[in-house]
Amino acid sequence: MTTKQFLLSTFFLLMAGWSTANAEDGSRLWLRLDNVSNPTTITGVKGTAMTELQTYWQGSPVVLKRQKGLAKDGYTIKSQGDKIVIAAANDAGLLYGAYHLLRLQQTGNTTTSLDISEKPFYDLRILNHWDNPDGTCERGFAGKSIFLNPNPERLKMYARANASVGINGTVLNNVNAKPEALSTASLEKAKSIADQLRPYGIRVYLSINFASPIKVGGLPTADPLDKKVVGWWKEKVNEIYKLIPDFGGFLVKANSEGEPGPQDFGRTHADGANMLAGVLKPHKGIVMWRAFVYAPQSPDRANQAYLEFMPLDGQFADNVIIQIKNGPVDFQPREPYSPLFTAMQKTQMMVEFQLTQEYLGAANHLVYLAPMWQEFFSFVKPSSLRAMAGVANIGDDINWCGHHFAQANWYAFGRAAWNPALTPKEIADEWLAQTFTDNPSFVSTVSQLMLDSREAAVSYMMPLGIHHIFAGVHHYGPEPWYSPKGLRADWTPPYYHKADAVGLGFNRTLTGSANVKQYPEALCQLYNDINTCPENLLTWFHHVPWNHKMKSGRTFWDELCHKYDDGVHETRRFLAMWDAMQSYVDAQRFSEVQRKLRIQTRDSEWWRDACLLYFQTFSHRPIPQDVEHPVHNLDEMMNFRIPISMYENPQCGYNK
Ligand code: GCV
Repeated sequence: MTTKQFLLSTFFLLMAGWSTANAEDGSRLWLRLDNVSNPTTITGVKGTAMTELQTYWQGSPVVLKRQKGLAKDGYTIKSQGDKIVIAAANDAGLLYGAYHLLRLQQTGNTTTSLDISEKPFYDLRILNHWDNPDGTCERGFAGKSIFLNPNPERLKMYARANASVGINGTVLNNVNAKPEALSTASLEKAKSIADQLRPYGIRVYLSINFASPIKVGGLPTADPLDKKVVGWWKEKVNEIYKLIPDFGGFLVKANSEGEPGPQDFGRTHADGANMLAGVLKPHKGIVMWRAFVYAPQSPDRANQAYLEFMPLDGQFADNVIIQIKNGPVDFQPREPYSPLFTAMQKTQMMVEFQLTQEYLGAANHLVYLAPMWQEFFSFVKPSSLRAMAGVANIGDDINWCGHHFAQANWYAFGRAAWNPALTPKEIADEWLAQTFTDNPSFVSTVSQLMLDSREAAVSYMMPLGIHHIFAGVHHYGPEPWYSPKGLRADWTPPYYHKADAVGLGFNRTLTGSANVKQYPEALCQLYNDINTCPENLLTWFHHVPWNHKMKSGRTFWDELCHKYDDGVHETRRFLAMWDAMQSYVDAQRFSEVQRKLRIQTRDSEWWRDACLLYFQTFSHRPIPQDVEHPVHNLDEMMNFRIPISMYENPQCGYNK
């Protein structure tokens, strides 16, 4: 299109009832818009904005206008006479404005007298796919990779969904990157995906294997200070940009969990990151260098990232961003924030959240994650970060995420990266209204269920600061006893819970691993004292005696029993709440969600019984009378196995 302004006609709803005629399988995500016309195809990002409005917008004519002085990707939407004007400094802004308008329509909000002004909080709002070349997705619970044999229609839907919530980048492959990610064949494939995502304002990025110069290039070393190695990367990067001119850059997991890195050649993370940054810089590419590092011999894994990265603060190039998981261990149901976020002052940082529920019931449990991210941002100022990354929960399952409600975490990630000040409730309400119905009773009931779901999961899995007591390999159910001979200690639950006759928990105080010292002074003091440490992190920081007096007046043991039991009651309440929603929801999605909530209810009993009966072998205390007593035997649970890998979702949970 060459005209600067494009006047869109008013359309009428021609196809009433269209949505009910379609299968309600979740494949349309939150974009359940009625098609009101079949537009002529217009190319480019602005063309996408026009196409989306022509296809779905039912209100007054819309003018799309480029306007200087607005923030990149930001937009205004104003009613002017009988028209609506969307103005933006760039085409992506126009597209985001168009989706905003459609969201108003879909959520039943007024579309008259509009005076909206929006800009994204973060420039980079990026998904990380942990997809492998063979189509498996590490910690993926929704089928195979959507990039394995990309279906253009699915890819288009993926692009629309991302753009509709402002996601503007995607890393196509696993951080445990295979060297062949940089082979010419893989790059051709990445090019084809990039071409399909570009009209939606989405740039592609790749994870790289640091040893690629050896494994793909045939060089004897991957030392980042070796001239031939730098030359190899330069050539490779030039090849990539020839294919994908707007390629975003690299995501790197180095010297972590067996992945190669600069330390293998006596160099630092900064040496490695800066070398790649130098090669990408002429193309305006960036490096996202992960801080998820820990050595097997470390007495406290939670201390590791800080110990390795703090000495490098200020040494990274200006196109390097250090990507740090929200917590210091690994995406647990509750962790304190990673202390690197407040410690590093001279380094660009971004947070990595996990949308896929590796430690949160996979695609079987309903756990809405926005409250967890809000908790994180109550400690870490959003403005101290450059960007937000989310480990995707997307696969080729018909409903994309394996659980209809897991879609909400994808949605919430985009919305929170656009505006971290949005409340979890605001996001849940708008997602529900678009995905199911805007009926106020439905939205208020189910939004409450979603808001309570994360705390419930913490209660039935790991209350009071307990962490990493999952089953080995797939991390689905409880295995606090899991400790195979020869396995590195920090991959076994006893390393973390340290249950003994005295109590439970990891002493990270000044008398223990001194992890508290990595936090600002006020928090250090707060966490260091068992009497001031927030109870929801108590065993994270303290080895808590079984008879420690809690704020409720109960002993720690009794409180633990109550917490686990509360979690079970919460899941039953969720099931009852959902059951009462039957009249608002189509039959297919109603029963699919109901089935999952039943699994979650059974699993919560499994968690409670396994953990309480196992910890009881140390506490030697009775389960209080006012707590529902276990319905399983410890032996039976210790012998129960779910025979799945880290690439699958269990068909059902505990099913003895
Ligand atoms: C991609 C945890 C997960 C791994 C994951 C790793 C990481 O250890 O269990 O599957 O690997 O984190 O984030 O690099």
